[in-house]
Amino acid sequence: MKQFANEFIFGTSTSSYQIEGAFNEGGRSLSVWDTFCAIPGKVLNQDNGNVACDHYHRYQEDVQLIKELGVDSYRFSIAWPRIFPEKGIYNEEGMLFYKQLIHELNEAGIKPFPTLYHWDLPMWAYEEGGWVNRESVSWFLEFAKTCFEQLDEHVFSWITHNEPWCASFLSYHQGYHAPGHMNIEEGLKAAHHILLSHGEAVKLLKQELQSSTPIGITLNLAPAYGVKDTYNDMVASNNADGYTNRWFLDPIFKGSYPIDMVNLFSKYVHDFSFIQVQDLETISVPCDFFGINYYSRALVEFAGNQSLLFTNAYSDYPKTVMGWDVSPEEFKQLIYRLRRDYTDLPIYITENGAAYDDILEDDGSVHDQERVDYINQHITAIQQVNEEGLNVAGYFLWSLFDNFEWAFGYEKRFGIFYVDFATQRRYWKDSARQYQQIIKNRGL
Ligand code: IFM
Repeated sequence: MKQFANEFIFGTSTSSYQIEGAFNEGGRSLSVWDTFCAIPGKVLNQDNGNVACDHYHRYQEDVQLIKELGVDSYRFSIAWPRIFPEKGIYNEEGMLFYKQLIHELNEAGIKPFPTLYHWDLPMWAYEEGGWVNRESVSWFLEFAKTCFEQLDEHVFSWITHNEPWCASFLSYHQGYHAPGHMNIEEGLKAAHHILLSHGEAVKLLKQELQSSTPIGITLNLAPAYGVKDTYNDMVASNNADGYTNRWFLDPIFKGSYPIDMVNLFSKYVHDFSFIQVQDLETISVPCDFFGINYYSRALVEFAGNQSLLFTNAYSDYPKTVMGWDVSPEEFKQLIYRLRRDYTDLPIYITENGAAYDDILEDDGSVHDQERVDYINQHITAIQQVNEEGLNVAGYFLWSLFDNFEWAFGYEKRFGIFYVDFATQRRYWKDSARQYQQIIKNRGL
């Protein structure tokens, strides 16, 4: 049996809106997701995060479960509207929840790994333009500074943003996520301001607050492949890669936006003055690690009628119930590419996991063999690249619990613990037992 080094971090991930519930307790104000969920047709079954996994009330039992699972670290996010329910108004009660959670984790010997922003933008910020407004950078910094000042000495590492692509393009360009706008220029501005706020937050923690706590950002990356070996499909995969991956990787690691994409976007956006030259220096500020969320490759084909000239193509790979290709080999290729073209920083896989249609048996068991296989394949991939010295420093399974899967509501179950939302009982799935064994053996 090949083993992971002792320093390798095994963890699990969640996010605030997806599990906490208590949407109107502890002084929390509304976020864009509360409002978005209330609009008919935006979220399947008109589900919302009002109760979710009720983690806000059950965090102590949940930490005991995490402890039993045996992970080294727990990744969670901090709900901005709990901390600043109104512009400039700090809510100590909201912070207390995270202080208690972090205390509980530390007591249980689990390293707290908070993410500052996992999409729950306060409504007050949205009403002033949200991420499209450059002022959002300073609102975010006030939030970040407060979190750093209150929590830094008790946490293991910080992540500034989770998946800026989703928080910008999926939310302001494609409209599938809150706030549901469909405007490419807004998407680009949101992406830029989110990246800028990342760079400013890193500078704040390191330079102004002189903290040595590691900090980084998490991107969702999906390597893009063309269906056919044709020039058209090469254009398609180039553009899909530019839109999903390079638009974020290049400014962070190279201090520049990919010029082919600037040219392509310029068909729709005629003024890039929202990008100031010195911003790129800030965005590319050195971090301590790089986080990636990996679920699937993207298979695309040329589509002359699409604004960016590509569309998703049919693939015959096995799929999860999200319709995403199970593609561990492409996961390895992605890590090779990151090492070759972008960074030597330690890489954390801050999310990886799969949704399947789980069945809770009468005896409380859930036999989720497909998820077990998915996890095994991806952990094996990491083991293999690490044997070649690629320095993947940790793996965080998404997700601890079945939870609110955004536009899909509660229908898609990603958890390794099954949640019966009527009773809030948590059940071990086979995948949780399997992951527990992997962690115990430090390998498959
Ligand atoms: O549930 C999400 C999470 O919030 C961000 N990354 C992808 C997961 C699965 O879709």
